[in-house]
Order: sequence, then C-alpha cells, then structure tokens
Amino acid sequence: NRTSGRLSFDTIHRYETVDAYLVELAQKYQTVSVVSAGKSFEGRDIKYLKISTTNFQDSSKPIIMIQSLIHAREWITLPVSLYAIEKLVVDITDRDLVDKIDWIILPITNPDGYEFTHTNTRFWRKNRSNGHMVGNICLGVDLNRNFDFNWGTLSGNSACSETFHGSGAFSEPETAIVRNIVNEYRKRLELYLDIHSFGSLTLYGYGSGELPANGLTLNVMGVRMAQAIDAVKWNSNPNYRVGNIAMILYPVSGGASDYVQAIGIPHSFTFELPAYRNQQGINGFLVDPDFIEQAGYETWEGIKAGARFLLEYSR
Ligand code: PAY
Ligand code: ZN
Repeated sequence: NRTSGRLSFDTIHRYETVDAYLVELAQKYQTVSVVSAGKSFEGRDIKYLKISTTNFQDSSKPIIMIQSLIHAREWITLPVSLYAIEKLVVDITDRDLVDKIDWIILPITNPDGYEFTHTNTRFWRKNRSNGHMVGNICLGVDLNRNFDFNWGTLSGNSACSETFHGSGAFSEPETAIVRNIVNEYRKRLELYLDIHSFGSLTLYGYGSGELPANGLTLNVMGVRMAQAIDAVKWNSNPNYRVGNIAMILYPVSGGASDYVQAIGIPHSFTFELPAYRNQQGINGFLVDPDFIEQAGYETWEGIKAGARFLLEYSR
C-alpha cells in the first residue's frame, strides 16, 4: 500500500491507513501539523492537516480548506484530498500556492459511515448515530443536512430518509467538528471546498436558490475551476457544469458549503466528481481503479485554478 511513506493511488484506503498516514506526514515534514479535531459518534478520531510554510502564523495569508467523505459512499472523494496533500507536501510543483496560502485538509469527515461502507453496506450515505431514534429503526443522519443554515426546511425530516437532517442543527459530532474548524479559522478562511460525488458539477450556494451577494464572483470562480478540470479530464467523462445548487441540482437545506458561505467565508463550493460508468451504464458511487489517480490529478487542477483566481482577483 505504500511507497516510501506515501499512500498509493491504486486503491481506496481505509480509515486506519489514512489516519496513520496523516500522523506520519506531520512527523516527517516541518510544514505539516496534524490536529485531532474530536471524535465521531462511534469514537473514531477525526483528524485534519494544517499545511503552512509559516506555521499558520502569517495573518496576511488566506486559508483554503478541502474536505472529503462527508458522505460515506463517495469513496472517490478521498484520493482528491490525498492528492492535494501530496502536491502540497511531498511532490511540490506549484511552490507559489504552498508559499502564499495556508491549507487545511480534512480527508475523512464521516469515518463511521465510511468504515461501514467497507464492512457492511457499500452505498451507505449517512453517519452512524442513533441519538434521534425512536425504537430501533433508521440509524444515521445525513451530515450534509445537519448544518445550521435553513436547517430542516427543505429536506429529510423522517429518520428513515437518506437525507434525514438530524434532531437539531449540529446534533452530530462530525458536523460540530467541521463547524468548529471553520469558525476557528474564519478570519482567514477564503475558499472552502466540500468534495462529493457524483455528477461532474461545481456548485455554489445557496441551496434555497437564493444567491449570495457575491454570486457573480462565485460563478466566475466556479467556471474557472471547471474549465481547468475539463482541460485535463478523461474524454469519456462529461464536462463539468457550474451553478447554484438549487438551480443545477435540487433544493437543499442544512448543507455544509451553505453554512460556510453564510457565516461570511467569501468562496464556498461543493464539488461533485464524475460518476463511475462502464459499458453496463452508470453506478456513480463505484470506483474505477484507473480513475483514482486521475480524480486526484484533475480535481487538483481545478483547486489550483480556484486558488489562483482567489490570489489574483478576489481578495
Ligand atoms: O450542498 O451541494 C450541496 C448538496 C448536494 C449533494 C447532496 O445532496 O448533499 C448532492 C448529492 C451528494 O453528493 O450527496 C449527489 C449524489 C449523487 C447523491 O447522493 O444524491
Ligand atoms: Zn455527497
């Protein structure tokens, strides 16, 4: 699974492998520190990396945060975070982005759900909490409906729904952790990317259909990121589409990227990575082993385009 302390891109790694890797990187590289942000419902440590050439001390630098696997079954999102880490720490080809920006990477936002997709139910989406349950049915909360923005207005009020919003905003330890990270760095956090699959989309808020005040800037930035991905994507995959969540996809409340936008972080996006497809058709959540590294590579092109747009035009 490893070549010289690195994680390979030929498979989707389990929680414990990734967890140990983050710790190892922080031991090995001066620019990296690992933070245990808290525990998941089942008690797994949720760790994120801080990557900085100035130890997060330079208050003039913007912060970019990348998060993946808030939805358990969206396995292909994990290598996107791992690839970004690789390019920011181990195999640096874009020195300006390492020097001018501080990075926060949260690879496994929903570790309980993620492990459950390996051990039990491959297409599990939610976390594994049962605090809301009446009787013994319908475990789990959709973490991307559990944030405190329009919470509970447009989705899943039944515990059995795949988009169940939970018993209250931030009722879940995993979403409270994301809230705490974002709030801790909110003064400097300027771009937030929540990586999902699938659909080949770059989405911005709000999930209600209402546009943030800087909606036009978000659209331009979204287009830049999408074009950068399209320029290197597999021919067989569709171009990315860009737009407001409710207009391009469907109305959503309690979403992570909406919450982050609403508390004043200027640029917040949900990425939907391309679907898995073969001759038999589409099953978006499955992973083509050949696409793991490509997903990391092409999405990193999009992230870089977003970072450069931020530095050049939108600070
Ligand atoms: O905040 O942009 C948003 C929400 C959009 C995603 C959501 O429903 O949370 C879209 C879905 C996702 O990635 O979870 C799309 C996939 C295909 C799904 O599971 O429906
Ligand atoms: Zn998702």
